[in-house]
Amino acid sequence: MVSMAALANPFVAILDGGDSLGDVATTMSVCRYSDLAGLVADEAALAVLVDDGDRAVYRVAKPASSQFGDELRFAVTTIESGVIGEELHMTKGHLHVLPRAEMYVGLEGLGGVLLSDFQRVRWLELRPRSIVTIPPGWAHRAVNVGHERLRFIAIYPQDAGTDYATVAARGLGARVVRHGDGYRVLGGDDLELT
Ligand code: S6P
Ligand code: ZN
Repeated sequence: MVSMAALANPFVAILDGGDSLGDVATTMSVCRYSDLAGLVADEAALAVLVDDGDRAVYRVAKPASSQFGDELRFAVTTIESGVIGEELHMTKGHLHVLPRAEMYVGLEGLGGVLLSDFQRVRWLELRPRSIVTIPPGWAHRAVNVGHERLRFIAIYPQDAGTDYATVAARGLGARVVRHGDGYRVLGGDDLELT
């Protein structure tokens, strides 16, 4: 039996539509244009945006860290609407360090998740009330394809870990760009985009 001292405390977080998680102590991280250097198709367009105030592209709110490796964690990501050149605002994207699954639950806005196992690429739309499943071994990046902010919850095992270097080096095999009032997913020639 697990000793009482080893048990984490249950809690409830209440989303207020802003960045607060109710009474839960929260850590907030912000990703600005400058943090996307090396990840976008149009680095010149990115440089202009960095010079022009280097605004936040997205932010992530999560409960302050817990020490228990076998817990589930969650994070609320908010991606502002916009483009870098033609490419729609997106997260940096990562692969989990350990073979761990994750789920994204849409809260607000219209977006999608680009997934790659480095053989195949998948694009799954993320809307309010959709649940996108990310199996172990699939790198993932969320993209805001709408004209309002995109907000979603990510739920993942605490020990999943984030490997950004692999995505930075290999890319995800596809990019999501503005197309008229909507969007288009541009896939690489050598990858199966389904
Ligand atoms: C963590 C989960 C999300 C992302 C967040 C920001 O496993 O996938 O909480 O961390 O959406 O994306 P990124 O790629 O900058 O970590
Ligand atoms: Zn993840």
